[in-house]
Amino acid sequence: MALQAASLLPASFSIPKEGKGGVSLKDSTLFGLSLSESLKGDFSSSALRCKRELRQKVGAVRAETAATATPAVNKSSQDGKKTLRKGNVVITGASSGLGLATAKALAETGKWHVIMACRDFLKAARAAKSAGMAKENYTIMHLDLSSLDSVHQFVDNFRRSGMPLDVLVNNAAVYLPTAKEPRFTAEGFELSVGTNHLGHFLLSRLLLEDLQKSDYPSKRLIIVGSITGNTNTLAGNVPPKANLGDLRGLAGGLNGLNSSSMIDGGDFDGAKAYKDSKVCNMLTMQEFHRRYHEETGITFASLYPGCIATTGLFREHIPLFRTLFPPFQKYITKGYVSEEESGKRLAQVVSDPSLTKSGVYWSWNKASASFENQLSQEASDVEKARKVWEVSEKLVGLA
Ligand code: LMG
Ligand code: NDP
Ligand code: PMR
Repeated sequence: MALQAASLLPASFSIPKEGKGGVSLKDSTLFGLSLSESLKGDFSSSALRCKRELRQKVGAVRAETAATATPAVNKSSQDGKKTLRKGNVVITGASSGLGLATAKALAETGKWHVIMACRDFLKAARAAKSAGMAKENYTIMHLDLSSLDSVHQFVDNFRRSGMPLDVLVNNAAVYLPTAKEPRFTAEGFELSVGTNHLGHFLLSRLLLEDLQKSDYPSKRLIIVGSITGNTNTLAGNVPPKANLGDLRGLAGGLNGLNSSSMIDGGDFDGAKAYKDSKVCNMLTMQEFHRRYHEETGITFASLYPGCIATTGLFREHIPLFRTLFPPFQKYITKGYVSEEESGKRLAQVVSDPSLTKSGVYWSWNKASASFENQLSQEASDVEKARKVWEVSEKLVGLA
């Protein structure tokens, strides 16, 4: 029956095998109907709107069922020992680079079920396979952060899976350093800020509710930042420098028509747009911390994982840069880290019991030990963080 229901779901959606981190479709009932029955009814209906509403209801009911049916900490009746269930972590952009390395590091512990939230389902499937990840340790779900509809759909799909959410990692990003003209998301926002910041902002705001419902002992929301957005470092001073200005472009919707495509209202510059998006990421983490940490107990964190000079992030850069950048970082700046090492670092921020402090921007020293790093003045500006939050919630339709 579980199989039958699953086959009615979109191709981009998969459900973990029963008893392995997920909850069986057979287990759940909705208003006295079995879930698979209600899904069948749902799909035979022609009204799309109804379908979405029902999905949301199913999601809500199932999320609660899952959270109560599988308590995070279980006491064995035999020896009285406490055991922790597998944690569920959503990682955006887990099909390559840092996201994939983190997914692999967490999956290998056997303590985590990774939900790989990716725009290219097949690429993610191949990546997980070639990374040697065991099937029962991950689920791939479709998410295209350059479309707010897709973000909503991902949240619906995730809720329907019945898995509790314990940690969310906002990792995906695009970097367009050679673009002469801006490109745009489905809603018409400049692509780098639209994907890296606005898509993640909506995703995080929506999933906050799910994180709150989880009974996992350490719930975390992580947003990947970077040194290049921080002008208190040498790397952050390589032109073009990040600068959000007075946010006039962001307030105008970054559409390049009646407003600038850049947050500060200036002319389009792809490298700057990326660095600006990272500043937004780091400001958003801190604003989440100020608004929600005390009330929810969720740990909010950001990080600079090191310079992972070999990832797909540089795919749009000129070939000469892609050849010289890794040796430059390895032998001259010494800021280079391998994908594997960076994955271990982010995995620590997800699960290390010593990294539970909220509101922190983590970095690692030469001996690969974590420390609380200082953000630049702009990336720690409280007033700017509040403004970015308020403007962003209007743009993504939350206010
Ligand atoms: C822009 O150019 C592009 O225009 C843009 O499209 C985008 O790609 C963007 O950031 C991405 O880059 C940046 C350009 C300008 O940098 C270069 O690529 C120039 C490379 C030239 C190399 C110079 C010699 C270095 C010797 C290395 C030897 C070989 C290895 C080469 C590897 C190349 C890969 C990078 O950059 C410049 O304007 C040049 C100089 C920039 C130096 C900036 C340093 C500023 C320092 C300011 C100090 C501030 C103090 C801060 C406090 C720190 C405290 C710790
Ligand atoms: P990669 O390009 O290897 O990974 C980026 C991931 O984001 C890919 O999985 C990509 O998917 C995904 N992605 C891009 N656009 C979308 C979208 N619209 N919807 C969903 N997913 C999307 O780069 P990195 O691993 O280097 O980057 C990961 C994070 O690390 C970023 O936040 C970056 O800013 C940060 N970072 C990287 C540093 C580095 O030196 N590399 C340094 C500091 C921070 P697909 O595979 O389909 O392209
Ligand atoms: Mg940088 C300690 C010095 C240091 C570090 C840690 C980085 C990280 N970079 C450093 C120095 C320099 N870089 C210097 C001196 C230069 C001028 C030669 C330089 C140049 C440079 C370029 C052109 N660096 C770059 C670029 C990019 O296109 C990358 C970028 O800005 O992407 C937004 C980049 C990076 N340098 C880094 C890191 C981590 C990046 C890339 C990724 C990121 O921030 O997400």
